[in-house]
Amino acid sequence: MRRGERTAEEGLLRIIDPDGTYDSKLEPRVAPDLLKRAYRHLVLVRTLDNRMLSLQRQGRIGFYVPSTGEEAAQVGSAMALEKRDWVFPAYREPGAALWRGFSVATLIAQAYGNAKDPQQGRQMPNHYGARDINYVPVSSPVGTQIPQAVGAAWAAKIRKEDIVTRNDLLAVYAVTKAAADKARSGGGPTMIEAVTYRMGPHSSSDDPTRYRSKEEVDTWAKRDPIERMRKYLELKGLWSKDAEEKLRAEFEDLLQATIKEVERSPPPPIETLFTDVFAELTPQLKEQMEAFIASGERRRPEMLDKFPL
Ligand SMILES: Cc1ncc(C[n+]2csc(CCOP(=O)(O)OP(=O)(O)O)c2C)c(N)n1
Repeated sequence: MRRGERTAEEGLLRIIDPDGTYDSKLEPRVAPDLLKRAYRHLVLVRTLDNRMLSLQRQGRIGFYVPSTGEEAAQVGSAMALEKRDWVFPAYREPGAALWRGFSVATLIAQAYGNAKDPQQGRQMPNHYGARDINYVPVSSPVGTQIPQAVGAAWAAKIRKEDIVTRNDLLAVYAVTKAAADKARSGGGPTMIEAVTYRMGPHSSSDDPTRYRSKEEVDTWAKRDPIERMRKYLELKGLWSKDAEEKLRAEFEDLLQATIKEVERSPPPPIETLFTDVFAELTPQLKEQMEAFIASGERRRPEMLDKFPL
């Protein structure tokens, strides 16, 4: 089985092997700084996921959806898109949001649902979105991204605007870049099947050991997208043990500090129960809001020491 062959291992396009060796004929041209930035994002997502799951286990947030094992599919496709493009994400793509500039603090605040959360606690954790990075809020229902993206693409076409929607980072990047270029030049949409493996639980409420074997998980652990990218960067002389240690420590510190800061935020103001459904409050909602505030009722005291959701 030759490396990089389209028909190689499981018939999937592969550029980097699990040991970091790579096919120089298929290797897309990516500047070393961009490769390192991509790697940083892979590690950031992994570190974030571990911390968030642990916060959930401690009862500090109510729920979390980790994406361990799927980081390359997220970052590799996000890095092939441009700023002006739109992303219609599913619930397991924090790497795409972070790559596009979503802040770690906002992502964490969204899981807490506190006043620092732009959605003011009205969404489940992991269901964030942001206008400034063209990142449409995550839809839980599986597959809704496709009709939503098609609708937005039609709207863009009618308005004569450009739009592209969208366990080997380089393979994902190369394929997504080709699809985006094709769409930009009028060639229409492309469906990319990025075969990957969710190494962790479906969510913090799931125990995957009940429905899959340790052998299966171990097989995929050997294809870990982050290890693969690290070994590739090392082979190219772009990464070292020292750089790795520094990066891990940097993100541990960053998350520790950010979580501490986010946890200091109060809950969303009580008015947010009524606002933002309509551009302006309807007379009925306004009346209800005023009556509620006048009643002096606040959050139930017995909930105050519970997680801040
Ligand atoms: C249309 C729809 N039906 C059912 C669900 C409930 N649901 C949430 S996640 C999920 C499983 C999705 O499985 P898969 O896409 O294989 O990946 P996973 O997220 O478990 O890695 C289901 C059935 C849903 N979100 N949307």
